[in-house]
Amino acid sequence: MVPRFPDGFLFGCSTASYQIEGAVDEDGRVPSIWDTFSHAKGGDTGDVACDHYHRYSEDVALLSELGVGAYRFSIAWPRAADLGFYDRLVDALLEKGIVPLPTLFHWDLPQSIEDHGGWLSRDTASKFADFATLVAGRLGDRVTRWITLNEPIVHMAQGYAYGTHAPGRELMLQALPVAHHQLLGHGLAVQALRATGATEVMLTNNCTPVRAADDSPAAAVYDAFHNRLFNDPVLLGSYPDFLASALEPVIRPGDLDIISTPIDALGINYYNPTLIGAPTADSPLPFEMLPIEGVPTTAFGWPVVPEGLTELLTSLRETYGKNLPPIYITENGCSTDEGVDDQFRIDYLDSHLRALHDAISAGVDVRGYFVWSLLDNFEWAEGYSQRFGLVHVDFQTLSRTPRRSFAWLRDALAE
Ligand code: GCO
Repeated sequence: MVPRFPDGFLFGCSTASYQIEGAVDEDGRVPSIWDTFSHAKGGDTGDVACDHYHRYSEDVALLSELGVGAYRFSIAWPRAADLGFYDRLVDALLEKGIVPLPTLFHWDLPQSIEDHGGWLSRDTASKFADFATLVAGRLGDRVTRWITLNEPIVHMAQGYAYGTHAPGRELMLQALPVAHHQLLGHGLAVQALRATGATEVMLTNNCTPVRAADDSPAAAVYDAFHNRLFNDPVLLGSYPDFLASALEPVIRPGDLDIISTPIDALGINYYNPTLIGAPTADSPLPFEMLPIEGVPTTAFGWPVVPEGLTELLTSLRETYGKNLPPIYITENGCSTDEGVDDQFRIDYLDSHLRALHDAISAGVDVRGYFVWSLLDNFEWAEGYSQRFGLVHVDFQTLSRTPRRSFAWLRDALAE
């Protein structure tokens, strides 16, 4: 029995364009950095993925059967030349009484923009704002709630620092300008969306409660890089001190005012806490990520620590106080083996919903919870090996099979 959440609490599912759409050469779509990266790497690509581009009606019917009130998806910037698919998707959602919650950037940057520096270039920020204006101009008569960016920290770290995600740059700490330019793009997009009448604009950050394995400064440094680098400038209008000096060369007068344009809510993607210790002598980074012992792990090897969600939310409220807007959990979920009888996912979702309820009972203003994900999908560098779906996808036939967790959540939402 899932605890009762406040009236109006919004339950949903999250997905992302490159991870589910396929149809990479249709209707004027241009290549993204993930097309380039996945093909260069070899192995799985998003060329077909879940073929959501053609099967969206079936997937919207699944959302309706599940009984969620909202669907978070992302709009592929590479499809800017023809947004007709998103017209059709939004209309199908509204017909079922499901609130569309689009993310404007979920990592599939047009390759042509990367060819001119990508997020290392300040120009990309204004190009992103122009894209926001274009999309809102097309969908803004039916869509009033938006998310600008998904997890700018993960895109910077994996895409530009470590090279494990597209565009595959291995710049380590030289990747920092990517943080500032994404945040500048966020702020400009907030202003562009408001100008088109948007009523609720969010940023989605991946946040993790950081636990110290020793008394070195490493945990505080990691917390600054992973959490505060993307929360402080938006919520407080300033960077953490030592990062402000590192970013000085790329910050221009007025930038922080743009970045801290007020948002209506903060999206938080929570998966697990992070244990941090002092770096090893040969580490290029000022911290070492360590395994959290003594807890279950998902098929992906991630630790399962539901109370970490309560810890995270109460610490955000303590850190930001009145500067913390309402929160939506825009992603939470786990990968499991391929089987449809996924008791592990049921236990994961149940325990995290209880932890979320504990945070709400402690006074944290949380307005919604989105499961990652509706469908098994392309899990970035891990391709189709990791399955996060409430619904199993057979990637040979593209048939969808709701897992037991789908029925469990459907029944919980209907209570
Ligand atoms: C993220 C992304 C999703 C992932 C999911 C599982 O949080 O990394 O938003 O695209 O697929 O989180 O890793």
